[in-house]
Amino acid sequence: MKMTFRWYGPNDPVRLDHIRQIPGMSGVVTALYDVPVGEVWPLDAILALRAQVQAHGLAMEVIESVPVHEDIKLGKPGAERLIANFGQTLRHLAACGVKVVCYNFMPVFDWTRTTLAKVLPDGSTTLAFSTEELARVDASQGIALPGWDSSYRPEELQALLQAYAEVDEETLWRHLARFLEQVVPIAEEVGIKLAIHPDDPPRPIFGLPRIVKNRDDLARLLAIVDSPANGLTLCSGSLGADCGNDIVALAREFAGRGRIHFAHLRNVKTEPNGDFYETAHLSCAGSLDMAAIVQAYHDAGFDGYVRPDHGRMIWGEQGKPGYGLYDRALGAMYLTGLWEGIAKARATLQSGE
Ligand SMILES: [Mn+2]
Repeated sequence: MKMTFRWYGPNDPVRLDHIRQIPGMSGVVTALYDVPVGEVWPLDAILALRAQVQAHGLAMEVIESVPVHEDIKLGKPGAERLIANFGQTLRHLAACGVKVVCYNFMPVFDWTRTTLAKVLPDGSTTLAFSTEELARVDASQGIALPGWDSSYRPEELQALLQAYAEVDEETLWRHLARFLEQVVPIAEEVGIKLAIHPDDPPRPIFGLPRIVKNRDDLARLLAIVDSPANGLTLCSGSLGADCGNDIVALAREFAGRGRIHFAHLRNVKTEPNGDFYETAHLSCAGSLDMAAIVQAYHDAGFDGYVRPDHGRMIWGEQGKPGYGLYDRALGAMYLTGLWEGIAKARATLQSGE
């Protein structure tokens, strides 16, 4: 397991020289944030970003995310050019030493929360989702979701939602298949592992289709192009927001098949009505048994990239909700500790056999 940390580039209030001080940190997960969605990422801009990261003793081997243009998901006529651009971006990233590229296939909205600062009993704040609050959002009036930095004008958003009215789940699957059939061979050729991030939360939002929600969806996706280059970002917190998903079993199955290239490890507290909020990483803080999840990865011989994903805002830190330094650093240390404990217990067991 290679521990990494998400970094939002030069404007991130969390600095590279501080990330470097987290014990065991091997690199950052980042992206180019100023390239218009659908355009090819310029080689020189990727190289400049890598130089900045490497100057701090960190690697840049995972990109999260290369965004997939809505026209690809909608299957519009321009999709072919946009898919070709995505492939060209993969070539450029590979030339800069990138090994894993995370992406998602969620229509319009990616991660969705109804508050970014739910106050927990210990005074920390966290991202949360309330089904009742989401139901009160009237999409026709324009959508203002916390953390959703929409570049769409209200009428553009309406047109986009209208366009998706024609796209049901099976249609979206066809568009995903067309995308994978064209980009996976390029990824194979240049030595990149694609790693789709599951839908967050794993359920339809505003009537939009969502197709990466559970074990069967993941298995179906991997079967579209049965290649190691067509893999997963297994996000424990996203999939874990549906208590029907057994994250330990998913890690065991898909890491065992060599198809998880990037593990997002964080805990979440789920309620029976579908509400959830993000918690500290510790197993007893949330609904997920993090020790059992890490054990499943270890048992499967997982040697891919990991990140603590999100954290609460603690110790008065100001910054991007979910992406402060302190709680994610605590998460990284906790996960590294679990891994070391499991590895050493295993080694002791084997030497006694
Ligand atoms: Mn995630």
